[in-house]
Amino acid sequence: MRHPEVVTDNLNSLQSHILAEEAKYPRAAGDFSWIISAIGLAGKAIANRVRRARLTGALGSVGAENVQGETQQSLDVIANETLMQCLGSRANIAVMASEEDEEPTILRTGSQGGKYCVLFDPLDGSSNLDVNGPVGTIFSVLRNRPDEPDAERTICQPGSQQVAAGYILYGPSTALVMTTGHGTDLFELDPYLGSFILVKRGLRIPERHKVYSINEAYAETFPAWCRAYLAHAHASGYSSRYIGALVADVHRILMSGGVFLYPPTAKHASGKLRLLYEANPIAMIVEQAGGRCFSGDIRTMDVQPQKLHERVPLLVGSSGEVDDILGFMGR
Ligand code: AHM
Ligand code: MG
Repeated sequence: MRHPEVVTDNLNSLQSHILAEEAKYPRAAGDFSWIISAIGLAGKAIANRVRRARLTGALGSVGAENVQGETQQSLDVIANETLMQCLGSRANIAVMASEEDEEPTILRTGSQGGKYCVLFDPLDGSSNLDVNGPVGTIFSVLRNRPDEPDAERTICQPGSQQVAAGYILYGPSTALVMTTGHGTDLFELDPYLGSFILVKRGLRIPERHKVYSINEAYAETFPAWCRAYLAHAHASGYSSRYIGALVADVHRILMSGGVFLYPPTAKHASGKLRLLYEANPIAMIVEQAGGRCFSGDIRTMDVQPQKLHERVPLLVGSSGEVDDILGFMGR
């Protein structure tokens, strides 16, 4: 049986979809489609490496820590290099910044044609790799600020200024979800065609679904509002799902509803997730699908970033579920 929302009439690749979207704006120079095609290419290359990781001996750590003090997996490094290589050859990118690198990479200034900045987490949830679990790439595209000489200050823009955001989920299938601020669209990689194919346009998150996603093992150090919410959820027939890879947990919520939380904990007093290349892109994707995303009691995309690797608490998902939790926070 055909699902009524699935796009079945025309075969639309990611590339043709972006070109068609750009054609709606007569003054668009086509720069943006180059960036998305680079991200799509990197996603295909990373999917290929992830899928064959055990066979090619690419699992395990490289024996080093990244700037966040986290153990780098071999595939973290491979995914980072792949994105750098694919994006580095695009003439319109001024600055790239990655979870894996301490400093932003400056490619060119505004006068040299650098229009955009691309921020990414190359392989989120990479500790799942050893157990054949899902992982993802998250990206955020910002406009360059040609008058700002400092690269870190250039990219410290609130999420509300993102030009585009998306993620690629390496799961049973490879899914690319993205938004340019006109709804959230879902593409799936057809490995036989080698293309991301548009399968669902204008995703909408159900307003309510009684499923929460949180690492409950840290409950004793959660803020009081969070423990009160969990007690309410336990008494109200909620179910719990937690994959431990943000992209996979959020993708489930995007498809079927629910709520994801990563509040402050004893270990991560400001939350664990990074504002610029995890929280903000997820926030834009989810809001464009009708959901909500908060960091503390502030809308995540309104937070003014102070530094590249800044962390924030995260509350994201179905609007009704998020509103209930805001109520527990006294908002
Ligand atoms: P990473 O970017 O180092 O992979 O860490 C981020 C991941 C998220 O994907 C996930 O939501 C979270 O860490 C899980 O953390 P925890 O193991 O503390 O529950
Ligand atoms: Mg991450």
